[in-house]
Amino acid sequence: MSSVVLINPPVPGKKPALKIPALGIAYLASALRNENIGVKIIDAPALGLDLEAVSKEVSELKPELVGITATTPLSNSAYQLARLLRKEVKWIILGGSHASAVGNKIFEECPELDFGFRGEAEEVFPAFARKLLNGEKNLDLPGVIRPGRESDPVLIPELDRLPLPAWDLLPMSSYRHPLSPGRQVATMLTSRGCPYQCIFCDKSICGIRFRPRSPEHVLKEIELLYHDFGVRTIIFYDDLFTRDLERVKEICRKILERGIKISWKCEARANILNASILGEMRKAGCEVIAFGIESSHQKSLDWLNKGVTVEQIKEAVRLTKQAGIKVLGYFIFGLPPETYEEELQSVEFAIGLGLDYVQFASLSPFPGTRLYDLAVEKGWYREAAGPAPEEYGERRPLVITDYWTEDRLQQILKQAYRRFYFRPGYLFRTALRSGGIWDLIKSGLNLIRWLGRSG
Ligand code: B12
Ligand code: SF4
Repeated sequence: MSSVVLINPPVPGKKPALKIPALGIAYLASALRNENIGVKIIDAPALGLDLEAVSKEVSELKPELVGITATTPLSNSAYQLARLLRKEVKWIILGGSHASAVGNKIFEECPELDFGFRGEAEEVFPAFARKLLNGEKNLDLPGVIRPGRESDPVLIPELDRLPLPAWDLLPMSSYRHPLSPGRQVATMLTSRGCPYQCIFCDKSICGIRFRPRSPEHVLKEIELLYHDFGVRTIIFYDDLFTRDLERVKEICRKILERGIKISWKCEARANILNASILGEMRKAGCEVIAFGIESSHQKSLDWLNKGVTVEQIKEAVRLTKQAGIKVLGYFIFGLPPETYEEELQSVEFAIGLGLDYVQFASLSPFPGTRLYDLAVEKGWYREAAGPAPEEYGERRPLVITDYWTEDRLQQILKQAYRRFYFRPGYLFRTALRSGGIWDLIKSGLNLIRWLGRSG
C-alpha cells in the first residue's frame, strides 16, 4: 500500500502526439521516498488513461493522500478527478503551475480540494505529508494553502541539494517525442528561473532568479538516464538553458568526455548565443534548438517585452544552422499590435530564415502573467478551447479583441500552417532527412500533427 499517490491528470480530447515525463511529480516522489513515505505515480496522459481508469487505479492503491499536478489548461481535468476521488481518499492536494498562479482561488473552483501548494515542493511536501499522515494539526508550512489561508510560492535556492527525479516510478517506455521517433526519451531541467520578463510568461513557479545546477549534478542525471534507462534523446526544458554559456560549455565537455551518445534539444534566446558555443553544443549531440521568435515585427517584440531584436533573431538562426543544428521557431498569432497581413509576413519570415520546424500558437493570457492583467483590464480575456491545441485541455485563455476574433485567429493559424508545411521543397527536404518518403509518412505525419497542435 502506498501512503501517497501523485497524479498527472488525463488530457481531454485527442491522443497526444507528444508524451513526456511528468517531471514535477517525479521530483516529489523522489523526495517522499527519501523520507520513507510510500509513493506511486500515475502519469495518465503517458499511459492513455481517462478519468475513470485513474480513479479505478487509485481505489486499488488505497492511498491516504492524493497529490494532483496541473497547469491551467489541465485544471478542469484535475478538478474532475478530485470530485471522482473525493469519497474514497482522505486528503487531496493540488500543486503545479495553476495552483501556484491563482492561489486560494482553486478552492472556489474546486471545493473538493483540501489543500493546495504554491511553488517548488521538494523540500516542504515530504514534511507536510508526514505531518498529515501522523495526524498532526498544525499543517501551515510555507507554500501550503487551504481554504482561508494563502501563502507565497516557495523557491528552492540551491538546486544541487535536490534528489534526482524518481525515474524508476515513471512509465519510461511510454514516453516519446515526435522529433525523435523510436528513441527512448526523457526531459530534464538543468536550471530553473529566468530573469527576462516576457509578458506572456508565468513566473509563479520558477521565478525570476536563474538558479543553475552544477554541471556535475547535471551529468549525474544524464548518466543515470543513459546507462540505466536507455535514454538516447533528452529534451532540456530549462526556462533559459543558455543563460550561462560557460556552464553550457562544461556540460557539453563532460558529455563528450564520458562517451555519452545522446541527441538533445534545448530552448534558447536569440540574444545570447555565439558561433563557438553552438559548435560545442553540436559536438555534444545538440540536434534542435527552439527559439521563441514570436513575430517578425519589432513593435510586437517590444510589446511582448521580449528584450530581443529582429536582427538578433536572424543572426542566431543563421549561426545555429551554420553549426549544423536544426531550428524550431515558436510564433504567436493574434497579437493586438499586428494585422492579419503583418502576421502573414511573419510566416514568410519563418520561411526566409529557413526554419526547420515552426509552432504557431494563439496569444494566451495565462494567470500569473502580466498579459493576464492586461487582458482582464482591456476586456480581452476569454476562455475557450478555441483555436488552440485540443490536446492541451479545454481551459485555454485567449486574447479576443474587436479585430482578433476567434474566427480570424482560427483562419490565420490554419493558413500559416498550410503555408509553412505544405511547400513542396519543405516536404522533399523533410522526406530526405527522415530517410525517405515512407519514413516521412510514418514518423513525419506524427511530427506535423504535433507541430500543428502544440505550442
Ligand atoms: C515542460 C513544459 C511543458 C511540457 C509538458 C511536460 C509534462 N509532461 O509536464 C509541454 C511541452 C507539453 C508543455 C505544454 C504546455 N505548457 Co508548459 N511548460 C513546461 C515547462 C517549461 C517546464 C515544466 C516542468 O517540467 N517543470 C519542472 C518541475 C520541477 O516543475 P513543476 O512541474 O511545476 O513541479 C513543481 C511545482 O509546481 C510543484 N508541484 C507540481 N505538482 C505538484 C503537485 C503537488 C501535490 C504538490 C504538493 C506540488 C506540486 O512541485 C514541483 C517540484 O518543485 C514550464 C515552465 C516552468 N518553468 O515550469 C512550462 C509551463 C508549465 N507551461 C505552460 C503552458 C502555458 C503550456 C501550454 C499551454 C503551451 C503554451 N505555451 O501554450 C501547454 C499546456 C500543456 C498541458 N497539458 O498542461 C505554462 C503554464 C502556465 C499556467 N498558469 O498554467 C508554464 C509555467 C510556462 C510559463 N512560464 O508560462 N509544457
Ligand atoms: S518566455 Fe522564456 S525568456 Fe521569456 S521570461 Fe519566460 S522563460 Fe524567460
